[in-house]
Formats: sequence, C-alpha cells, structure tokens
Amino acid sequence: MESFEKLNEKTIEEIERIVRSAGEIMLSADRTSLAVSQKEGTANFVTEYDVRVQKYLEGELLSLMGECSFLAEEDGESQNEIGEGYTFVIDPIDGTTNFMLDRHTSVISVGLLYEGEPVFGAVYDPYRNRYFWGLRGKGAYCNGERIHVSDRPASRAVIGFGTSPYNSDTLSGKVGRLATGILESFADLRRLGAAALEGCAVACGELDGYCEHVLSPWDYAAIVTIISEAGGVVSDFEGAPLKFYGTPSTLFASSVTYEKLLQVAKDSLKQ
Ligand code: LIP
Repeated sequence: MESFEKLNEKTIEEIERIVRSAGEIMLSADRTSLAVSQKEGTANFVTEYDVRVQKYLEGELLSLMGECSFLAEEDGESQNEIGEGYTFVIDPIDGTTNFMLDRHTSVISVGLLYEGEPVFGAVYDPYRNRYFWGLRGKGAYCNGERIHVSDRPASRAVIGFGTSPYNSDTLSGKVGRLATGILESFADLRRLGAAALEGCAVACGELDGYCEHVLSPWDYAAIVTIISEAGGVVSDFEGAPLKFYGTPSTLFASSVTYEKLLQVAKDSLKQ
C-alpha cells in the first residue's frame, strides 16, 4: 500500500472540487473597490481575494484530510513549518499582480507533501477552465487528459522566464543576463507573471522550460509533481532538487531542454 494511501481516487476528486470552487471566488471578484496591501520587497502585493481563497482552501482541505498542516503564502510570519504526514503548500492566487490588472493570467496552486516529499499537485486556471494535476507515479493530467512535456529542439524552443520583481533592487542585472542567455540559446522567451501557470504550460508542451532567480515554495510546490509526472525535470540553478523552504532559484524544463537551460541559468549568476 502506498505510504500516502489517503490520496485515493475519491480524495483526488474532492480536492478538484474544492480547488475549482476556490476559482469561483477569483471569478466573482468585485473590482469596484479591490482592497490591496503591500508586503515586503518591491511590487509584492496581496489582495483581499488572495486571503479569501486561502482561507477557503485551508478550511475545506482540513475538513477533507483531517490531520494536515499548511504552508501558505498569505500566512505571514506565523507560517506553519512543514509537518509530519500531509502538508499542503498553497499559493491562493499565483499571479497576484495579473489578478489586480484583471489580465486573466492567474491560477490557484495547491501542492501536497507527504513526510516532506512532493506527492501531489493541482493548478487551476479558472479563466480557461483548465485543471492540471499530477500524482506521484500516476502521471499528470489536464481536465482528465494525460499531458507530457515537449520534445522540441533548442532552435524551436520557447522559454518562460521570471523577473523576480520582489527583488528587482538586487537582481535586475542577473535577470537581464538570463533574458539575453535565453534569447541567444533558444527561439524566444515569454513572461506571463505566474510561475505555476507557466509550469503547467511546460508540463503540457506549450512551453519548453521556465526559470526564475527567486521563487517561494508555494509558487512551485504543485508544479514539482506535475512536471515530474509529465516527463520533465525540476531543479534549482545548481541542478539540485528544490527544497520547500527559503526562496531558491527555480528551473523546470522538458528533458530535451533541461541541460542547455541549466547552463544558461548558471551563466546568468556570473558577474
Ligand atoms: C509570482 C510568481 C511570478 C514571480 C513573482 C511572484 P505571486 O507569484 O508567480 O513568477 O515573478 O515574483 O512570485 O506572488 O503572484 O503568487
């Protein structure tokens, strides 16, 4: 029996129901008086809907799973540590700035660890009604269809790219070198502003890779499982597995693109 046997078919269906319902909160946003506050760093915003979605998810998922812990973006300083057993790692609205601009490129990201290891991930795009999920050893899916990373060569590869805007005061030079390296090594780059959404694009072959100098565990916790189960590779810029604490450099890619993108990412760190 799998050590995370709670993640049976019924539980996975219930998680989908909960995450899709949370998407309705995003779509129902009243923008006439959107409450927005700023967190540490530059351009690091949180809206009332980030908080509402997170509270909804934590309440429903706790009811579903019974014992579990949470590591979530809007928990502030009192963030729970990664506990034993099941830990949900939640970004209630990934692409908050896009949400504020009503750009329809924001998603809900729910990763699930068991004993600290990623075992399940779900990312929901309520604007395009696309629900991505992956379960360790059981594959990755979008709306029930199996998904797989691309096999395009570098000459035709398009790379998603993050600008770490919360750290622009210290990282702008490295970000510029990363963009240059991508353009010199691949066909083109894209910047959507929602790492989890771009991770799903990599998992289903719409992009060939993604990299960003600084991300938080809630940005990538779901993507780690979804991309791994879609045949892709996930690491930091040194090629090491991602941890679920701190703010590591983050890279995910098809197996064809990974080594070249890793070298471009490493080169961007050099002065
Ligand atoms: C965002 C990421 C994006 C990154 C931003 C921010 P948030 O997540 O998805 O890729 O560039 O700095 O971290 O804060 O909107 O949930």
